[in-house]
Amino acid sequence: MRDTWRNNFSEWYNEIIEKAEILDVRYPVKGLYVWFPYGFSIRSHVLHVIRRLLNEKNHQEALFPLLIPEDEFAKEAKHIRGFEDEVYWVTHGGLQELNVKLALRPTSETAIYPMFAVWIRSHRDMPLKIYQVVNTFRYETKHTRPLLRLREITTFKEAHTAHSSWEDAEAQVAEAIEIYKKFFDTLGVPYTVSRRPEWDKFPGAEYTMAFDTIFPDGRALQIATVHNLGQNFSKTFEITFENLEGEQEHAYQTCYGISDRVIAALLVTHGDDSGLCLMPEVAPIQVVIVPIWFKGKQEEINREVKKLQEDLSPLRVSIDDRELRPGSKFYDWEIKGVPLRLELGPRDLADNVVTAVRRDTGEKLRLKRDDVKKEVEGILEKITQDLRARAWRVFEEKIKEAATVEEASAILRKEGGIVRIKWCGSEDCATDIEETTGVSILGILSEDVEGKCAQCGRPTKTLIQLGRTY
Ligand code: 5CA
Ligand code: ZN
Repeated sequence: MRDTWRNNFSEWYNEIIEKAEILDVRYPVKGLYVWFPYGFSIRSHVLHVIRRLLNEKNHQEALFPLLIPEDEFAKEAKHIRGFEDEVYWVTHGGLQELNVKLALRPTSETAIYPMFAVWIRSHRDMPLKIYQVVNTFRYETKHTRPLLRLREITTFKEAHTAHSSWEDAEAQVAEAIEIYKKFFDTLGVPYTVSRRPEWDKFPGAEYTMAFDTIFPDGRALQIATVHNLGQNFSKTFEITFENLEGEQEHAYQTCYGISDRVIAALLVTHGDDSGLCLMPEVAPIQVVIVPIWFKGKQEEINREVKKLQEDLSPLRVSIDDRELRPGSKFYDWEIKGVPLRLELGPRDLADNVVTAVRRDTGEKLRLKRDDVKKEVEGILEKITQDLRARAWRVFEEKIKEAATVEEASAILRKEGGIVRIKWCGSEDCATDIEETTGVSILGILSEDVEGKCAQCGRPTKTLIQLGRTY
């Protein structure tokens, strides 16, 4: 790797995407990329985690069409206004112009909710908790980047729920936040959760909660959002139910989503100057065995390596028996982020041990051959904990508090990251703060602090977070 994770992040990122065989960026349409098998396998393991967490909380996976008729899409006024600049339209079937244009979903409220209107009859039909994992399309005009800003979002996991009261929808928002916290904890990706400002909420939502992480270049990346939709969509799509009093009432809804960005966050958070370092749970290859061949011992070593692989089952273990020097094999697997490398040579055989090297620390260990499975499992668990702890340490160092807007500006200019300041709640102060600092308000973190607005000095209880975003 030519470039450093910390000091030349952008170069590091572009290089790793290609060298670790995550995406092929040569596809001839801007903002669209090809998943290589290795990247695709990481993606599958990540999706496995979120599916498990959603299913545990009684969500059901479904699949809705990609195409949305214009009349449905345009029903919710704020929603269409929020997305109209970003929609791809299908206007023709062959040479024939379509009577009703079809939108490629930028998200799926308007595909799913007409069906909710049909499915939901009574309070007994709720809670209804559906999710799908699909591709969505957004004609992004800002600079597109692999995984971070896509025009075809290939890994859009969106959940949509309906409830018979506002309180139930509120409880669902809390559950969704808990699910995402567990998800990011599994990936070891640190986050902060805040409520987006009014002007930045999801089009059609009552309010939006967002998860942000921080990249090595000091910029904040939104990695998940949870929206309380209230009755806004249920009113437009006539999603009604018979309540306990026997009256018709509009359903209360939430939706929450993640995208390819979580995979970017996973790769970046644990990366270093030698490449990726994958969390064991989502690593396509958890352990790679490199045979250290020696004249006359080749066959014996191959046999032992095979046996070692079998003993480690069901861990995902790969043997690198390519005709290359061990050094170049080590280098390849370091770039690809395999969490643990095992080496087996004549000396190891003679001593009845296996040499192990941790990807995250470079630490070299000698494992007893007879206990190897237990030892390897222990090390993988230790790597998981250490990666998570290190990531949180680095993250927390990048969060600062400032008393004045000038102080916030200075920190953000010098080191980026997230800065917390107090704000009175007025849009004027928000605009001034964003103009002076040159960054955005990420969201409201707390409404339970004591102090004064950093801009106007009025007393306030609101603490917000600022950061340069992707
Ligand atoms: N329907 C709701 C909940 S699924 C929705 O669309 N929310 S969203 O607009 O906030 O998108 C969900 C997540 O997708 C965001 O948190 C963001 O991290 C991610 N995302 C949005 N646009 C892109 C894009 N162009 N490329 C990659 N990820 C994106
Ligand atoms: Zn103010």
